[in-house]
Order: sequence, then structure tokens, then C-alpha cells
Amino acid sequence: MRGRNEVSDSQLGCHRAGGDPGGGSRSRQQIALVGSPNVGKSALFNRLTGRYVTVSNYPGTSVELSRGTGHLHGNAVEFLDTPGMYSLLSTTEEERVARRLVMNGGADVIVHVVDAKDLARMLPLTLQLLELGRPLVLALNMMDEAERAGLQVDAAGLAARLGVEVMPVVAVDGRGVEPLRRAIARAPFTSAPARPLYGNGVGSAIAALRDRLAGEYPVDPLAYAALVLQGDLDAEAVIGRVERDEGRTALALAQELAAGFGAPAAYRIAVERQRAAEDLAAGLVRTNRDPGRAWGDRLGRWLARPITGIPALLLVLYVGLYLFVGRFGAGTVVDWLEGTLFNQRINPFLERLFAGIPWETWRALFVGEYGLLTLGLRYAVAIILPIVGTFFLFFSVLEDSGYFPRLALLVDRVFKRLGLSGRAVIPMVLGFACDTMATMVTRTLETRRERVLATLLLALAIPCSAQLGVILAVLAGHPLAFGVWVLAVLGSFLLVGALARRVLPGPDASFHMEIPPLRWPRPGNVLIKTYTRMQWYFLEVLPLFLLASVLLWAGERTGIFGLVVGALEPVVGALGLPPDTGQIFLFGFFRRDYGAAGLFDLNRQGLLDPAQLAVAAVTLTLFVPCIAQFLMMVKERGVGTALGMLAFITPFAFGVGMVVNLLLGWLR
Ligand SMILES: Nc1nc2c(ncn2[C@@H]2O[C@H](COP(=O)(O)OP(=O)(O)OP(=O)(O)O)[C@@H](O)[C@H]2O)c(=O)[nH]1
Ligand SMILES: [Mg+2]
Repeated sequence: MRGRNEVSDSQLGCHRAGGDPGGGSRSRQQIALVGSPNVGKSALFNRLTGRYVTVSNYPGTSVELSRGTGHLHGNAVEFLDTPGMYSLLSTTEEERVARRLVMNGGADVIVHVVDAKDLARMLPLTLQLLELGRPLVLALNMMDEAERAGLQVDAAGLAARLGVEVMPVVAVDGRGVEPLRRAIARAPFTSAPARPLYGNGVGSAIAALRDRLAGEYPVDPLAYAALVLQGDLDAEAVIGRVERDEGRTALALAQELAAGFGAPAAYRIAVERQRAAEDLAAGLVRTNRDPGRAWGDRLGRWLARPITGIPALLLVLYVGLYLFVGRFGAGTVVDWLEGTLFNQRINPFLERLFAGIPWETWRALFVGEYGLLTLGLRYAVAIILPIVGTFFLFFSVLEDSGYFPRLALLVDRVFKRLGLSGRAVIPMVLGFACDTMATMVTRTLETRRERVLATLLLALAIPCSAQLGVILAVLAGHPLAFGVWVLAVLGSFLLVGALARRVLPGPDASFHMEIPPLRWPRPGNVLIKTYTRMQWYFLEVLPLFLLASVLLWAGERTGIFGLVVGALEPVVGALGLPPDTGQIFLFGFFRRDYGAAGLFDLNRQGLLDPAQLAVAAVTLTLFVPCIAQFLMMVKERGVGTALGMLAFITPFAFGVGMVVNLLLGWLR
């Protein structure tokens, strides 16, 4: 998935540790694409580099830096796609990535990507970027939508006021990208960023502080002066370090100036910036006509309102998950791949091929009950791949339509009771695709408390696409068992969320999320996104599945496997399950979906009745995250927190399984 000689940091969670957000050693020019979330930075990056990083219609798609090579006047340069940020005074972890990059002077040219439909709201960040004194180009993106909305922007007029080039573009179809490329190449020579003018004493305070800063800064000290006045601790630390002995007097002056504002300085400066931005845009944006209430607006509101939104959600789940992923992916496609391809053709062929090996033990490594090829490869290719493939396709369509932010509004009230904000909907729904990726995306949440809560709930009660698809397929013919599974998993989610909210200290999160317009999913983007995700998933899954097969084979040959399954017998017995099911829990330790695929197999052999299916599905969904997810939990939350979560989840999952078993026993 990591294309050619470049590195992508976030496709679906493919992660590149220790990115170099600062200067680092570099031979090529670095061009940073920065801007608010969801304005099309990644779409533009893809155009400029010919690479693919994920593009989706909600804020917070990119959470890490991505690098790619592009050309300016025939010279190779490095483009950097950054996570969105509203301001240099960043709040969330992923926002700091872009800030660090530009503040450390890590960009030779900064391209500020803005949504042309919403210029006045975007320009305050342009003003902050002007303060850096670096070569800057303003990319007015989404010009197609602006035109459709009847907006006209005087790019030349804006360029004259800002002192930098302003280039209209449409990232998704490439219009204006070549002129933008030329403007970027010219920027180091032509860009003369204006010094923003702020009124009511703000501009003079920033200037006074800047004049006191005498040390060497990676960018114009004006930017540091403005940030430290707003109470930014990182900027304070840099000033303290760079100014050495003078640092203390500079910071004392900053405090004095900030106190002089009468109101919190961060607020005063933000207000003046907004005012300056509005002055800048004044007279440059014209509306030709009233676009009226578009159908998209109306539909968007219906999706977010409980009375219409809940039936719509159920419809989406029914059509997308049940019919498309469960019935078509996990049913029709799996049946064909397994039945026709593997059982009738590939497996008999492999058995013939390996029949020549005289040693049964070694033959079994490849083609036995736990054979690398007959089990590992079959699970990965014939069961998991079609399920995640159909799931990713369905999911990409939803992502590109802009449905998720509406879902966030819809469930915000419920999420509040779990100590989460509607913002956490994005990582939660991403969890249904892949919990590992979703755990990384919890970075977009504002407080540590919310990040911990979301990580826990992901590990406990959000089945990943493969697991979900298999479970849907297994439970498809048993509506009662399906109902029990939904109730038990949802109940655990709500119960643990509500309890954890009480146990974890800290204030509840507030919710503010921009709601992008509904858009028609672009088939090209949907397909390439599905393809890259499947490729990524498959490359991650196949080696693990093969390894699991080898371990199971070795375990079986040495008798250890039997011992462990035997040891699990009391637990499995307490769940009311036959001893053979011990093996699916063992599978589940390797990967969520491996366990689910094991359940799929057992079910086909008719070994479980509906009540047992429900118990097994509930326990398997709740218990242990897969290895990759656990490693991501360690990375994002620390080893102590991750182990603590595991220590809670494992007994809890089996406990819930036992309760479900008891309840179903009484009902029988
Ligand atoms: N109509 C139209 N849509 C666009 C344009 N550029 C991007 N989009 C859409 O805008 C949405 C966001 O695009 P991304 O490239 O993911 O935006 P981003 O700025 O990288 O977003 P974050 O990573 O969340 O900060 C997607 O649905 C794109 O298809 C454009 O020029 N015109
Ligand atoms: Mg992006």
C-alpha cells in the first residue's frame, strides 16, 4: 500500500510512526497543504502527487502527515498533506501536526486550502499564516460548488490585499491545478505576505511584543508573539528557550499586554482576526442569485432529526449492512468462493499437490484441518475478503455522501450520557470498518477522558467489519438470536459507557462539528478507497491468518492445542456451549475475524442451536480486541491503560455471555 518510494501515513490506519513534522534533514523543497478540516486538502494532494490518500466527506479524515512527490517546473518536490486545523492555536492532537510543521519552518511554501463557499470564515487562518512570513499561496478550492451556489470571488482583488497569489481550483476534477502548481513554484520569489492589520490595540500589542523578540526563530517571530499573547504554552516554551535570559522579560511583557485587553486575550485576538478577515473579503465575494433551499439541505436536516433520522438509519443498516454485506457479501459471494472455488477446485488441487509429501505431519501443515492453505488461506480469501470488501464499499459510499456528520448530530444526546460528544461518532462508526484505524482516529477527540472512553468502547462493543459480516451471516436465519445479540452488545456499550463516565474524572465533552454539504459519492474515489483499504486489510490479515494456522497446527501436533481447549472447557461449559467452541475463542485471540470465521465454520457443521449461536456471538464480539487493535491501544493510550482495559473486558465479555446463557435457559 505504501506506494513507490513514498510514504502515506494514513489510508485506513496504516501508520507511520514518528513522522517528521519539523524541518528534519531534507534535500527537496517541501510544500505543505494546510487548512481547515474537510476543505479538500487530501483531494488536492492526490491531484498534485498522483498518489492516493483517503478523501472523505467529514472533518477529521486525515489524522497524520502524508508525503508524496510531485513536480514543479520539472523539479521534484515533496508535498505534505496535513490533518485539518481551524487555527494555529490548536486543540486536538491531530491539529498540532500541521501547526508544528509550519511553526518549525518545515515548509518552504505553504498552500492554504480554503473552501471558496465560505471565505470569510476561512480567512482568519490565512491571516495567521501570513504572520509566519513564509511564501504562501491561497488555493480557493471547491470553486464548482461556489459557482453552483451563485458565488463569485474576485481572486485578483484578494491577492492584491493579501500580497500572495490566490488560485481558484476544483481539486476533485483537476481544474486550476496546473496554474496552482505554477503559482507554488513562483511563490518563493513573488509572495510578499502582507502584515495583517488588527484594530482595537490587538495589532499594536502583537507588534510591541514582536519587537522584544530578538532571537532566531524558524519563522517570523510575529507568529510566536501572537500565539504567546493568546496563552499558547508551546510558543511560550519556544520563546523561553530562544530568548534565554531575555525570555522572562518578554513573557512578562506578554502577560502585561494580555491583561491590558480587559477580556481573555485569545478571545480578543480571535474577534479582531475575524473582523480583519471580513474587511478583507468585503466587496470581493458576490452572490449572483439566491440558490434557494437545495434538496440536499432538506434531506440533510431530515437525517439528523430523530423522527426521520432513526428510520433512515435503520433503512441504511438494513440495505447496506444486512442485505449488501450480510446477504450478498457474506452469503452469495462467500458461498461461491468457498463452495465453488475452494472446496471444488483449489482444495482438491492442493491435496493432490501435497499428496506426494510422505510425512503426514508436514502435509498437515499445508493441507490439513488447520493447514496453512486449506484453513488460513481459505478463511482470509473466501470468508473475510468478500465480507470486508463489500463492507468497505458500502462504508465508502456513506463516507463520501456526508451522512456521518448527520449521524453525529442524531446520536449526540445518547452519546452525552456516555461522556462522549457527537464528534465521537466518527471513530465509533469507523470502528465498524476496522477498530485499529478507529482507535487511531480517537485522536480527533478533544479531551483525554473522551479519548479513553472511546478507546474502551471500541475495544469492547464495536465489532469490526469482518466480524460483523460473519456474525450477520451466521445469525441471518435466526431472528431471535440476532435480536439477543443486538440487545446484549448495545446494552454492554451503553452500560459500560455510562459507568465509565462516572468513574473517569473530568468534565463532559462539548460538541461542535462542522456539517459539510451532502454530496454525491464520486465513483472513482469510492472504488479507489475501497481498493486501497482491501489491499491494506488483506496484507495485514493474510500473514496473521497464516501465522495463526501454523500456531494451531503446531499446537495440535504437540497436544498443546488440546490442552488449552480442554482448559477452556469449564468456561465454554459455563456459557452452555459444546467443548468444540473452545477453539473459536482461541482463534479469536489471534484476530477478531479469525474467531468469527471459526464460528461460521462451526455453524455450518450444524453444531450449535440458535441460543448457543447467540451466546457465542455475544461473547466473541465483546471479548478481546485483535492484536493489531491492542497494539494501537498501547500506542495511543499507553501500556498501562491498554492492559487495564483488557483486564476489564475479558471477564466482562464472558460474564455477559454467561448471563445471556442463563436468561435464554430460563426462557426455554
Ligand atoms: N465539489 C467538490 N468537492 C470537493 C472538492 N475538493 C474536495 N471535495 C470533497 O470534499 C470532501 C473533503 O475532501 P478531503 O480531501 O478529504 O478534505 P481534507 O481537507 O483532506 O479533510 P480532512 O482530512 O478531514 O482535514 C470530499 O467529499 C471531497 O470529495 C472540490 O473542489 N469540489
Ligand atoms: Mg485529508
